Amino acid sequence: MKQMSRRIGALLAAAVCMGSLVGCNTVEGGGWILSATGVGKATFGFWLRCEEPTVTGEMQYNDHEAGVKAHCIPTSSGLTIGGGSLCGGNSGNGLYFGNYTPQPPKDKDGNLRPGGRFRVDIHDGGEPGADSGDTFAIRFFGGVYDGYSNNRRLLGGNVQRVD
Ligand SMILES: [Ca+2]
Repeated sequence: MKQMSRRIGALLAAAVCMGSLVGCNTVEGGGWILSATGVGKATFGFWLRCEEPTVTGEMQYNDHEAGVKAHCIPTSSGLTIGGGSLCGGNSGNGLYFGNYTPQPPKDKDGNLRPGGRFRVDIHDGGEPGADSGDTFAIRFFGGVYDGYSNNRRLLGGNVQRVD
């Protein structure tokens, strides 16, 4: 019964999105995946909201083993999403682009460590998450983490499409 009412709520939200003729897409969550190194954890937490023409939210990502720790802010410009609308043109549950800042932002000598762009693709496979097929895929372009990527199933936590 609870699941059915949730499903009806999701359908109503989808209808509102379609009715307004603009894309909307909100995902949030937190948890951990296997490190890109194949050993240890990469943890994350985020909320990301796209309601055309506005993209808001933030994300924290920390691959403890790889030494990759970043604060990410989504933007509505830069890399494009498949030629479709800003929020509705993606095939997954949550595809976001934006800018990242390495954490800490300065090295031990006080010099700024350059940031760059990020791309994150989040799939909500069900609840509670770790056993239901939720996935998290992140990639960095430019800056100190240029070329880093990690694409895994969740091993703990949950990601959820909210709209
Ligand atoms: Ca989920």
